[in-house]
Amino acid sequence: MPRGPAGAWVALCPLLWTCGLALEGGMLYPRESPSRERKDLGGLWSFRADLSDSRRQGFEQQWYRAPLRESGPTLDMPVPSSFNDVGQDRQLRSFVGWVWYEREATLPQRWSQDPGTRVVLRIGSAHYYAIVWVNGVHVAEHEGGHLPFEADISKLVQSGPLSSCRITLAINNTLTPHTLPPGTIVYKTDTSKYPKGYFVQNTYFDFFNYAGLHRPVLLYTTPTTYIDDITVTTGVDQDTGLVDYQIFVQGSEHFQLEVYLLDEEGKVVAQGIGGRGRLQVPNAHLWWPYLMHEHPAYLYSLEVRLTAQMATGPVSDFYTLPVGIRTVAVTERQFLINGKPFYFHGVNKHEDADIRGKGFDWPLLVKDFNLLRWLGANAFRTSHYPYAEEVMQLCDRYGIVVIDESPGVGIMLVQSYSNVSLQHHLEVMGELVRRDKNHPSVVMWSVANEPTSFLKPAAYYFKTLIAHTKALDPSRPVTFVTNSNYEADLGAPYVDVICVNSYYSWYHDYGHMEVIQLQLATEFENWYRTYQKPIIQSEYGAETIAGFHQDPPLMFSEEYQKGLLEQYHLVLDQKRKEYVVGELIWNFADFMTDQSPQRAVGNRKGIFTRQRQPKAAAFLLRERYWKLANETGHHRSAAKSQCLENSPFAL
Ligand code: GCB
Repeated sequence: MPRGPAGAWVALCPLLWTCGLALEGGMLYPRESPSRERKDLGGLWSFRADLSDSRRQGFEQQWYRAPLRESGPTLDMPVPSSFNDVGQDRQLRSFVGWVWYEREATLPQRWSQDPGTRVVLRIGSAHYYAIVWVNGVHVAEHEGGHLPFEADISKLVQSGPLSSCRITLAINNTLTPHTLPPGTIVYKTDTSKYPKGYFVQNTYFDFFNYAGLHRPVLLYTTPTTYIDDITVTTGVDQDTGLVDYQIFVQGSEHFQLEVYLLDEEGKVVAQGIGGRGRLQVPNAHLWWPYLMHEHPAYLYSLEVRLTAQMATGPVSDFYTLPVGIRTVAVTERQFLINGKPFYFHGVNKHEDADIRGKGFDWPLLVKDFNLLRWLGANAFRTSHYPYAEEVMQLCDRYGIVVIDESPGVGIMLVQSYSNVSLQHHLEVMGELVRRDKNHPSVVMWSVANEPTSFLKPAAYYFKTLIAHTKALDPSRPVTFVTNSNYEADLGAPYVDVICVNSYYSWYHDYGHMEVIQLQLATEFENWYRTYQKPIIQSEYGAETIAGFHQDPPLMFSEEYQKGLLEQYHLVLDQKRKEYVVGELIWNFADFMTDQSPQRAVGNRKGIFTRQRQPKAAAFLLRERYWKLANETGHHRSAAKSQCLENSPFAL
């Protein structure tokens, strides 16, 4: 089915775009095990942007048929990374259309010769639309830049004498009213102002549309009969932890499954057989958020062992899944984790950094988690798209609670509420839940950020989307993040928690911090009176250029950011005694945006700079968050056990 306005698409896309494929199979994170190997394809790839006017030259000349260097000049491109900021070429930085990536992979001999081995190519994320070939043969297509996809390439790599294969990807970063996030291509036809064929891409969100292979690309193996998916949900009955599991197997109907739950010492605490069941763990260690318990983030390991009798002999597959036992519930005024009130004190983030753009990077990730823990933050929202799986794994390990957001940001246009758009959004929620359902750190799904939820079609759109998400995962609450007026918001009746963004004294009443308390308190009261649901202040903040000082405070100075935050905190401190259950600062760090007169080389609302150095507001928040943690009465031992002696409240 063609997608988007024909003019824009015909010019930029060689193929008719299909409505995303229905979900087939699982998306377990590729882990090594006695039956599984993996090979990371990170490093330098060959790269070329298709600069032809039509952007179709690569397809017309079938660049995937032969090594890319044979069809023209190539650049070295690091993977994972965005392609935009690694070069000195202005055209490439803002390029819209198809780019081509290619690399050769040498396979261990067994992978290409053993018919009992299944070889899978897995792309962590390719923004936005990707087509994949192996040795010139089309193996996969995927829409959406923030979720993984795979192709079983066993037949291809096992069909000849070659022990290497050539992997080619064409990736298009064009956004349409039906993509997530949406965008539009606008042709500038006034030839007195623009050259012929001139177009720009407009987006309706406030971050740079970085593109490329943003996350690890891997090859991994399983046996041909294999554990395809595992779903775990947990509960607690008195002191007993309950672990409900369901396992999906592919490749054979005749198999046995054994499951073992191991504690952190490696001791088996429960076991079961078969594809579904309930494990009971007496005196279970619960998964607690950071600073809520002296031993937060307790993870068990669920070892799944598959054995199958094949014509060729017995086959085994092993997969180990980390499991945190915890419960989540929402009442009229509270967000409960393990039955205890949880207050979100944390941040909104972006996947964003110098040079690599949205490219996954371990040092950056570890630095960010160290900063979060230094800050005393216990939560973040994956504004405004799903983050890398490795991020979610660290959240599980450190006890950082996550509001897991879809890429539904910038849903503004009426076309973006069409059935085509809704259908795609439903599929994306399916992909997101499939990927992240087993993370104990994920406590709520956010289906969108700041849609025009006052428009008439929003009512049906959000009703359907939220019901669908709850059907996919009945174990977690669902929200979307609003900046609409409480009376006009047509989606609010369907959410479990009201997440509100506001920028008092920033986007209006410039400089007048004295009005914040009145305006914020009134807003909270209105939302709560209307819906009787707990509220999270899901964004607030002020643009601040590190090193700008003004006292009395003026906008853009560090003093203004601090002052504005303090005004918010006064109201939050009153309302958190009633129904406000969280506060997430906008933003953790400065980040890149499109160019505009409102943005001085990106959005500067970070409490850290883009290089992760603290502004004055970071120290203010640090003091506040550790004080909030102190109120739970658990943080002292938690801080001690995690060697955070330099916290303001360290023993
Ligand atoms: C918002 C958006 C966020 C922006 C922020 C801002 O409401 O959700 O994406 O970056 O405001 O700084 O304007």
